[in-house]
Amino acid sequence: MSAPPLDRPTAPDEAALQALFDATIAADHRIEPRDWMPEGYRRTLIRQIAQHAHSEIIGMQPEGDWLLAAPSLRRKAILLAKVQDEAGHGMYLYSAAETLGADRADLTDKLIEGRQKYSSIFNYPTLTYADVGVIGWLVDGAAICNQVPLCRSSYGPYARAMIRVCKEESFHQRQGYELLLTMMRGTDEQRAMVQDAVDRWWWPSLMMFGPPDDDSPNSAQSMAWGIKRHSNDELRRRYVDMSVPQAEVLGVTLPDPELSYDAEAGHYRFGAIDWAEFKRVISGNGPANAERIARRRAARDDNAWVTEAATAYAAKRTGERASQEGPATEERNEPGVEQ
Ligand code: FAQ
Repeated sequence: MSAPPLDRPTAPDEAALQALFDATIAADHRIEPRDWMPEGYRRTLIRQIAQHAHSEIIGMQPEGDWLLAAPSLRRKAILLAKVQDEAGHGMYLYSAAETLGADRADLTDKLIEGRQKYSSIFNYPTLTYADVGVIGWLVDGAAICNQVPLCRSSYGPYARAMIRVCKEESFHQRQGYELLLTMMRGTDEQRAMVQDAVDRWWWPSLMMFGPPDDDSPNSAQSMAWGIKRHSNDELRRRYVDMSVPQAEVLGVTLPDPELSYDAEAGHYRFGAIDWAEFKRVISGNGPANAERIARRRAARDDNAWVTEAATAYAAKRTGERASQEGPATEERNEPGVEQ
């Protein structure tokens, strides 16, 4: 006699899964790693999260260059903590990408081979110590403006990673601003260093928000999926509105003669961004692209032995634990047997 057929639930078809996904997005609930998602959604997330992770890791370099030259123990400790935070952000983000099926080593290879991007901003050199303060103020300021809305991104692991990242970026922004305030209260030479750094970083910081909306191929779909919550231009405008009063308090001039307040619109108007420069930088031809990637490549290759040793050690520990614990848990914990 054959066994009666099991009452298995039938696998929902693709249309039903898509409908559930759409309803989840429409209700503003989160998509989690085990949920079904359209392939395009998964690909877009991996692209954006990987680019974001790469930016954090490459972003350690410009400020890292000043670790040995920071002017006091206090400044060195602050900078060291900040650069370590960026490494941590990269790790959370690579972990978020892994929940989508991406492989961390593969993502790093893609970065090094120029097959995945990282933020344009990190392809500019840090020429003086004032650049450290300006990166904190402007670059972390732009990062916060762009990333606070990502705390509500539709993909759960990305949104949750962003909460902690944003808290730390807020600290980074304040330490940068505090450093600049200190320099502005110092000598004429220090004030000139700050102004020079602002002149060099202002326009690249505006480019961090990405191309203008009418030239942003990914925005419409990413917003429909709730991955991005605002358009590139919207966030850029918000950043300018936020930065102008901060520049006034600091006593620096933003290098844009067209910057003016439009009372009717309730926003600052600003001059034209050099999009040709942006395209040059993101296609690998910015002032420091080659140096950044060469250093990342060297870090991967020179430290491969650490990864190998850690992997071998982890495998050994897993083996030891398995032999100490004996047979698998299911075998020992038989149903109905009190432990
Ligand atoms: N640089 O269609 P869209 C930080 C690319 S973290 C380079 O508008 P999307 C912390 C874009 O990937 C900074 N490439 O693209 C820190 C796409 O290329 P693809 C990083 C850029 O994705 C502070 C193409 O252009 N933050 O600063 C840039 O919808 C201090 C078309 O663009 C994030 O990654 C750019 N600036 O919008 C660390 C935040 N802009 O991939 C150390 C998360 C655009 O098709 C020190 N990401 N591209 O080949 C985002 O919000 C979005 O991905 C955007 C771009 C807004 C960056």
